[in-house]
Amino acid sequence: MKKFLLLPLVALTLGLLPVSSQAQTPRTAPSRPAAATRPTAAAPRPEWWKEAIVYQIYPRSYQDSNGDGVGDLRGLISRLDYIKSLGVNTIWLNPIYGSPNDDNGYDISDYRGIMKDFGTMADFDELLKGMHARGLKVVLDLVVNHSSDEHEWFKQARSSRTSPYRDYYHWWPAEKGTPPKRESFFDVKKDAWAFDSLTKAYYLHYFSRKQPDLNWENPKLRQEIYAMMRYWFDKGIDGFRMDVIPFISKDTAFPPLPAKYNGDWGRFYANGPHVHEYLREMNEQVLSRYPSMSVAEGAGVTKADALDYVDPARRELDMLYHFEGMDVGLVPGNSYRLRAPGPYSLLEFKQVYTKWDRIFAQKGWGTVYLGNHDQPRMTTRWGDDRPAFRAASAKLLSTFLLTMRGTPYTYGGDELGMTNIKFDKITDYRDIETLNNYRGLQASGGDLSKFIEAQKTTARDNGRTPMQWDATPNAGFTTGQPWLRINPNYAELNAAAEDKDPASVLNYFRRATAVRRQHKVLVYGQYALLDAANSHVYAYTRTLGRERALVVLNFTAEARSWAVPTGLKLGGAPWLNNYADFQAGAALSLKPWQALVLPLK
Ligand code: TEU
Repeated sequence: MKKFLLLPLVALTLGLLPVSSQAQTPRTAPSRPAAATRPTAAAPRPEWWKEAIVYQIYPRSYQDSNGDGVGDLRGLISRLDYIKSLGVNTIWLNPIYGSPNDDNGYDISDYRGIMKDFGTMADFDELLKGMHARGLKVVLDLVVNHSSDEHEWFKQARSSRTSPYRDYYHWWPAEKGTPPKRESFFDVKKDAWAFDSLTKAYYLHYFSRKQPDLNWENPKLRQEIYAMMRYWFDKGIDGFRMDVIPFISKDTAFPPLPAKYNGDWGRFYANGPHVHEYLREMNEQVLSRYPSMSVAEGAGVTKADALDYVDPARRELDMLYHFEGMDVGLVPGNSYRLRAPGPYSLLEFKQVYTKWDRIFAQKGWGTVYLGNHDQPRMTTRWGDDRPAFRAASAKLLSTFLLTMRGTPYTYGGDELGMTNIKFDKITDYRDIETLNNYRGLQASGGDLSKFIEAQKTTARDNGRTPMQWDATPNAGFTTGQPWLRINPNYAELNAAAEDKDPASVLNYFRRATAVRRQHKVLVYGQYALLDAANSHVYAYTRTLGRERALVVLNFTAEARSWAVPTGLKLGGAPWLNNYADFQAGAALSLKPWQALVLPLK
C-alpha cells in the first residue's frame, strides 16, 4: 500500500504551504527554475503503432526448450503469458530466419525459413497465433542491406561474372585496381571490400565478410525483397523493424569517401542517392497494402534528415530510432565503444532527447529506447547497478521510457533491471563485433586491457546474456550449456522472485505500462523540458488538452530537492513513484534515483 503525505500536496496546491512540511532540509537550496509554460499544439493523428509499447525479444537468449543452450520459438511460446503480463502490446523479434549466425542471425541465408536453432515454421505459426490471441502484435526484423554469403543468391553471384544473380551484390573487378576505401563495422582490418578469387573481383560488405551488401540499385533484387515482405505479411505479421535501412542505396561509382566523414563513415553510408525512392517504392508496393507498421533503425541518420524517412506526406516509413542517445558519454569517432572517463553528462542526455522530441513535434513520429541487442544493459549504462541503487534506477529508466513522447522500445530483461555481466576475458565473448575489434587491436599492437575494460560497460554481449527466469540452475533459461554465460546475479535477480515482490522492478514496470496505456497524455501530449540547466534532475511536462503531467527523475545516487516551477499546480496522488512514499512541499524531496509522475491541475 502506497503512503504519501497528502497534506503538503493539498496545501501546496492551494499555495498555503511555503516550505516543505518535512523535517528534511534540502541538501542544496533549489534554484527556482523558470516558470513552466503551457505548450500548445494539435495532437498527432492516432495510430496503433504510436500507442504501442514495444517489447523487444532476442530469441537466442530468451528461453530454450530443448536443452541445446540456445533460446528457441517453443521456449518463447512457453513464456507468452509472462510477456502478456508485462502490459506491452507489440513484440519485436530479432531475426529468426535461416542463418549461419556469423552475426547472430543478421546474416540471413534463407529469408523465408526459420533458423534451425530456433525451430520450425510450424513453431512460428503457433507463436504468431499465441501472440495475436493475447492481443500482442508481432514485428519481425527486416535485414536487407545485406544477406549471408551462404544465401543461394550469393553462392550463384560469386560462381561467375555472368551469373543472373551477379548484380544482386556490389562487385569491383580486380582489373580496375584496388576499390576505393570503404570501412567495415566488423572486419578485423575494417576493410569493407573482400577479394573473391574465383571471379577475381572484390565484393562489398559494410559488416562482416559473411554479410555481403545487397545491390538495391538492381530492380530485380528489390522485387525479390518486396515479394519476401509480402510472404511474411500474408502470414499475418504486423510490421518490420528495418535493419540499417538508411544504408541500402549506394553510389555504384564508389567515389572516394569525402574527408568530412572520416571517423564517421556510418553517416556517409546513410542517405544514399536513391534511398528515399526505394522506400517510397517499398511503401507503395508493400507497406501501404497492409495494416502494418515500419520502424527504421536509423544508423547514420541525423536530426537534419530524420523526417525524410518518417514524414507521413512522403509515404516512406512510420518511425525511426536514432543513435545519438546511445553515443552520450562515448569517445567520439571510435568504433571500439570506448567510454569517456567518469559519469556521462545528464545535461547532454537531456539535450539529445529534447532535440529529438522537437524533430517529431509537428509531423512524423519518434521512438525512445535505452537499450537493445546492440547495447549494454540500460541499468548499467544509464542507471546505477550497485546493489543499493540498481532497482530504483531501473525503475526510473523505465519511467523515462514510458513517459516520453514517441513509441517506447523496451528490451527483454530490462523489465527486471538486468545488468551488464562485465566479462573479464575475450574468450567469454561471442559477438563478432567485439571479437573482431579485439583481433584487429591485437594485430596492431593496441591496448587490449583498456579494450576489455571498455567492453565491460559498452559491449553488445552485455545485453545478450540469457534471460534470468528464476534461481534454478542456468536461471531457468536452459537445461543445457548456455550459448553465452549467464549473469551470476540471477540467483537474486530473476523474474520469479520479482513476480512475488510488489515493490520489484518487474511489478513497477507493469504499473508503468498500465499508466501509459491509461493516460493518452503520455503518448500524444506535448513534451516540455523544465529546469534545463539542472545536471542532476531531469524534469518535464506532458500536455494534451486539459490533461497535464509532471515527470521528475533524480538521475543521481544522492537525495535532492527540486522546486516545482511557478505556474505548475500539483494535482493529486502520483501516477507513478518508485518509492513507497512521496514528500512534497515548496520543493519535492527526491530520494536517490527517485522517479515521480504527478498529475497537474
Ligand atoms: O546494427 C547496425 C548498427 O548500426 C549497429 O550494429 C552498430 O553500428 C554496431 O553495433 C557498431 O557499434 C544492425 C543490427 O542491429 C546489428 O545487431 C547488426 O550487427 C548490424 O545491423 C548488421 O546487421
